[in-house]
Amino acid sequence: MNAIAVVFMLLMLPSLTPGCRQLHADRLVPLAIAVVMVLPMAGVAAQPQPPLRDLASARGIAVGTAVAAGPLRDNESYRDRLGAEFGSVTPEDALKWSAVEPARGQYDFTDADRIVDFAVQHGQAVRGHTLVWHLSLPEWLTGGGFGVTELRGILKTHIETVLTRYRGRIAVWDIANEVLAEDGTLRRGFWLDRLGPDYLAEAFRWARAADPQARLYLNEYGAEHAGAKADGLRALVRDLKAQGVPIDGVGFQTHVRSSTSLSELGDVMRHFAQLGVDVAITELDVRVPLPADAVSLGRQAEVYAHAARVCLSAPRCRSITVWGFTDAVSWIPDYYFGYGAATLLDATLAAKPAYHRLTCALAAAPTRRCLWQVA
Ligand code: 9MR
Repeated sequence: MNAIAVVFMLLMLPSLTPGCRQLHADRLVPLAIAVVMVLPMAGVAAQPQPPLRDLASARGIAVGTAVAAGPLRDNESYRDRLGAEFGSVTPEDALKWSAVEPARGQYDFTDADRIVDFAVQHGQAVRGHTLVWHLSLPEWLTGGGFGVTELRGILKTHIETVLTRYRGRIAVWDIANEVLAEDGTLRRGFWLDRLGPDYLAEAFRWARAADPQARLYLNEYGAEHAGAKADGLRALVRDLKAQGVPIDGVGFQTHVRSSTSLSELGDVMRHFAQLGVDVAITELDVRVPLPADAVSLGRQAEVYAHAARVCLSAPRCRSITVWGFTDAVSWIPDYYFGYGAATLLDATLAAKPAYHRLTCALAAAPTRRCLWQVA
């Protein structure tokens, strides 16, 4: 037993009734004095848990979240937690084509502006998401029967309009999203089918011209582990770079289950850094079978912590973005039957084990201790 523990016990002695070890109200004062005296001696200062954004920035990365426009507008607790906790935000849906340009040439930036304004007011970075995707496209576009030349012009104008509007306020963009099929070849879909493979290089070039300062990313899911998709993504990035296409980063979405191992993600990221691009975890969530129990939530917590450790140790990993921060606002239950509880906070915004484990993973610099860790 060390000296600190001995002092602590001696100081606490009067507070305890011999025999039943029950705390007496009139003896709380010596106990309080004991705690105040001994904790600093043990290096345990009574400090509040720092928010994720501070812990992350102290380690040189950002922790962000997807933001839904509805709750941001309507829910004060959602706003408060968002502003306090995160250093970066990604509009979950507000910058998708169907939201931004619901009719040709008629732009609606209401929701996106609300999110970007909030971010600017709260000193948060913004990840723009997303310009070239085969989903969330409006009917006028997919059903318009446009020829190649006209469609290229439509895409170019859309990219220029959106990037120009947010120049200086959105520093990172997911220019293209989910462009690969599971076998690692370019995905068949609206853009490839209509414009051919050059659409991708052109999109990045138009984006660079519209906002030369912005960091331009390719965002993908299912490439978090070694395999055909990660290989295809690497070949694609290598090819784009060889053509001089201005691509600055690759985003790994990381929508996973609590049973998923992310053991290969660090190596995959390293390979991309070797190609000369930044990497980021862009849409992390960890779904569990419902009803969630202590075991699955514990596993989920470990996956979140592991993801943070991977990003902290991988070269050029700039940020971790979670895809929603409360179970009250998450896409998972709508898309994965029988699954949910995928985020850091429960539906009442109370911290889950995943939140605590993430803070600890972020805080684990050699000179700092995670004083608030839960068992
Ligand atoms: O979470 C998003 C959900 O609200 C939308 O309905 C859906 C379709 O636009 O997109 C979800 O976000 C996706 C993201 O944009 C790209 N990667 C997969 C995400 C989950 O489907």
